[in-house]
Amino acid sequence: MTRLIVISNRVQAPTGSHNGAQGGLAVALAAALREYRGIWFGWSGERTDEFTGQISLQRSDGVTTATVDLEDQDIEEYYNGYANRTLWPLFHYRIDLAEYERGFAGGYQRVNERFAETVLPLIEPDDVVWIQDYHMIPLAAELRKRGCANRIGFFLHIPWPPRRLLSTLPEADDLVRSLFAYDLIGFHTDEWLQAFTDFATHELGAVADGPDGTLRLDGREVRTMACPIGIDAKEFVQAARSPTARLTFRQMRDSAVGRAMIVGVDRLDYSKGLEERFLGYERFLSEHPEERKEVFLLQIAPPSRGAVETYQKIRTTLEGLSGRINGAHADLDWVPIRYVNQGYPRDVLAGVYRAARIGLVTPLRDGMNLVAKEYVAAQDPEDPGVLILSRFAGAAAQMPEALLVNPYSAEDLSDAILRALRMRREERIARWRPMMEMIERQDVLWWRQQFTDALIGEGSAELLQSFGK
Ligand code: ADQ
Repeated sequence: MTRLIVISNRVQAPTGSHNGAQGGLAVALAAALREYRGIWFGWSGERTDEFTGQISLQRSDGVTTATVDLEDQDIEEYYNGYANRTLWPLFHYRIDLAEYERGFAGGYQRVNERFAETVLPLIEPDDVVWIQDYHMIPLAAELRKRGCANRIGFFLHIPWPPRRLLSTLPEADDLVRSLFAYDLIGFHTDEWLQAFTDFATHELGAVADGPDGTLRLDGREVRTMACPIGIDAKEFVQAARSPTARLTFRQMRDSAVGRAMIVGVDRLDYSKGLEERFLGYERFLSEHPEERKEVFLLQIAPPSRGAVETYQKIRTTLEGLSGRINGAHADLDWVPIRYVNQGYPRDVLAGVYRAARIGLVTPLRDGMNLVAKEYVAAQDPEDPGVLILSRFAGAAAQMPEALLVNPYSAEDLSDAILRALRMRREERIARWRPMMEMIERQDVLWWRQQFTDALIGEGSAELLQSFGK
């Protein structure tokens, strides 16, 4: 029987509880792993003095996880370095923040080789391998070098940058060439897929062949697909109806004392457009003094990647900006921005979303953005709030009924906030309903099924044989 081997930088073992503390991706992957009796392999998040490749196997709630510890130098060069200081900014169009250092590139390559060596003995001939995200781009090529003939798929969770931006990366050609070791590559949107195809065909001379997104290069053939990730819609709707969510909803409504709440929920990351969002909101306050005390913005932003300097800087910038805006506009009984740096359980978040009249989701660039979908899923069908969504989030392609904005334009943000506040209930419902239908139809299980069906396909056993096992 075919097993699924999922490989990602970090592994999230299922907790077995249904408190909703896990992200949708972890839930979907855990479901797939149960179905295929698979293994989830990745970095434990722990440090070790010397890399030994010793695997720690655990079984939890029907899923086997296999993790390895990494050395300090690996973490510094591969994770904090190439992944978070080179690829993440570059793939989010921020070449001004991208750091190109050979040491980082070397560390990234070394860790991918280490992962390949470590995971290879776990892979059996009938297994299908699914590698997640930008930390692991060269992993299939490393597995192939070591004789792995299994089917291997890759899914990129972040945007794929335009060809001219990617060309600034010294290792771009090798990195893209290494992707041809996969059998299937998935992106959230056509835009990211087309940018990848553009680079592969124009920079490397790959040939696009046939209607199913097949690309050929140097005798290798890779299929490509756009496959937008969803949320666990059922779970989220349930979370929004839970006692905790109801309690949170009441607390938020009480503390709002009749004012409309605007909510933002994001990891503290420069790609999420938080600074621009604060400035847009400030613009709204200045342009519409009559509305000032009728609203407040709740921004929830738990810190992430604190070891990287740009993340420390954005934190300081936002603290300064929220302080300045509050200082300039606050009154005895009103603070315009509540800025909170914590994570919350999913049922609490669901209650917060439901209490918010506006969901403000304005990344400068985002592979998909699940917060936009969670906000919509948490709404009261009879009286839904309004989603204001960046046109540069992958989610915008699926949610044209949102108020789509240019997150770089403070005026655009200000106009959208006013429009959302004044929007009548019928229009809010008419916009909400098709978004909700899409979210329920194309949920995270649908996403996973689309990808694994394309990767494993019907008659997968025969196909695996053609790879020479
Ligand atoms: P992220 O950049 O992490 O994901 P996103 O898709 O919005 O962005 O997911 C964030 C998740 O974290 C959401 O489920 C959200 O609820 C949760 N979260 C955020 N703040 C929280 C808080 N304070 N407390 C609790 N939970 C919080 C990357 C890509 C995205 C892509 C996803 C999945 O950058 O574009 O959508 O992967 O592919």
